[in-house]
Parts: sequence; C-alpha cells; structure tokens
Amino acid sequence: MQKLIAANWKMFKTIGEAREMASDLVRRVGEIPADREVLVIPPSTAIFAVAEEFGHAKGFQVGGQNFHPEVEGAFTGEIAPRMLTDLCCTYALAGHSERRHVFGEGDELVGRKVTFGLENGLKMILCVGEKIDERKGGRVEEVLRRQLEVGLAGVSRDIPETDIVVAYEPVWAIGTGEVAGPEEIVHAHAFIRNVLVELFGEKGHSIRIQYGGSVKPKNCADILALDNVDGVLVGGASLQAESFSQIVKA
Ligand code: G2H
Repeated sequence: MQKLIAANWKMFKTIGEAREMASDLVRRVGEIPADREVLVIPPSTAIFAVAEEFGHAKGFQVGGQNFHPEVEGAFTGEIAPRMLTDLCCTYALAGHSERRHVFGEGDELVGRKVTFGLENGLKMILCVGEKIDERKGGRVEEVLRRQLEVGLAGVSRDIPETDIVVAYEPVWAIGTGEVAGPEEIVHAHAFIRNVLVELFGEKGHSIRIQYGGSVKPKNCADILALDNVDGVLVGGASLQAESFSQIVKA
C-alpha cells in the first residue's frame, strides 16, 4: 500500500508564494519513492497555480481543503467539488478539526461532504480526532467511532479502497508542537482500523489511515514506521519546500 504524504497549507500562501514553493518542492524531491503518494492541498486560490507548477512531474497531486456538497447554486463564498476537479484536484479533505471547531461543522455535514465528494470525482480524506477534554475524560474511542460511523455512513461498500482515507488528527496535537506519543497513535489507529473493518469488511484492512498533528522532518520517519500508519497529513512543516521534501523522502 502506498503511503499518502499530504501537505495541508491551510490559509497560507499567495499564488506567487505557492508557485515558488511548488517548483522548489519538485526540484528537491526529484523522483517520488515508489511506495509514496504526494499530495499538496493549497488554499483554493492557489490550487491551479500549484497544479501548473507540478505540470508533468510524475506523482505530484493537488487537493482541496473544503467544498460545499452541492453541484452548483446560490451558495455565496463556497466552491463545489466539480470546481475542484476542474482545478485538477484528485483529493479533498472533510472534517478537518479547524472546520469542525472554528466553523462549527458537525458530523452530519462532514458525512454529506464525504459522500458527495466521492460521487463527484474526488477521493476523500475524512479527518477525525478527539479534543483534549475528550481524551482526559476517557472518550477517545467513543468520539472516533461517532466521527467514523457518521462521516462514512453514506459511503458505498463497493468503492475502491484507495478512494477513501482517514486522517487521525488529535485536536490537542494540531499546530501545538505536541505530537501524540507512539502508544497513543498506535492505539487510535488500531481502533480506527477495527471500525473500518466493521464498516467495510475485508476492504477496511486496505483503507489508508494517516496521522496528523505537528508532524516534522525529525519525527516523521518514526511515525510512518508505526503499525497502521499509512501516511501523514502535515500542516506547519509543509509550508517550506525544505522540510516537506524531507518528510516526503523520510
Ligand atoms: C493538523 C496538521 C495538518 P500541523 O491540522 O492537517 O497541522 O502539522 O500544523 O499540526
């Protein structure tokens, strides 16, 4: 199974900055290792510029951070999945903790995005993860199960296993410099794996589970070596070509 190494640029980079970083990244990475898939998820305004810079560089893909689950319509400020595929996106995120906790998106909306994105030509990365009070209250499994069951409720059992990815991002580890410990990651990923097998049968063994939350060049090799870690979703350390290229090659 190819590990999915993804860069979430969040609300950073103008078109010029994005172009510069994308071309630098291609130069630094060179040939992507055969067991890796590389995805950059810029802000919407810079997606096409990054896709152009990637050009024919083999294996570099672009994705969308968010969309509204409708074909088109009077939805001021939103973009549709077909607009993301029009910009060459292959993947999109749903349920990132910043969408859940800054913008108030609930599990049902996240689930609609997952289903609608899949039906409209995107591979979907469903982000799940507990807040610190939920971890302290012993509710990690309850929260993950709810986010997975509702987030994946509309997904057909027949979809190719490569179309859906789950990203485990404990909210307390996002952008804080605090990485979840190996036991915490292994435990959460094993739990997610079991729920995926419950939901999708045998196919659940092949659905990739990424870890996200303060991934850096210095910790990524250890994280990627853990059981059931099939990739990483990187925020802060994906904003410089030097650090993200090191993570791609780790
Ligand atoms: C989690 C992650 C990227 P960071 O949001 O999705 O960000 O690596 O900055 O913790």
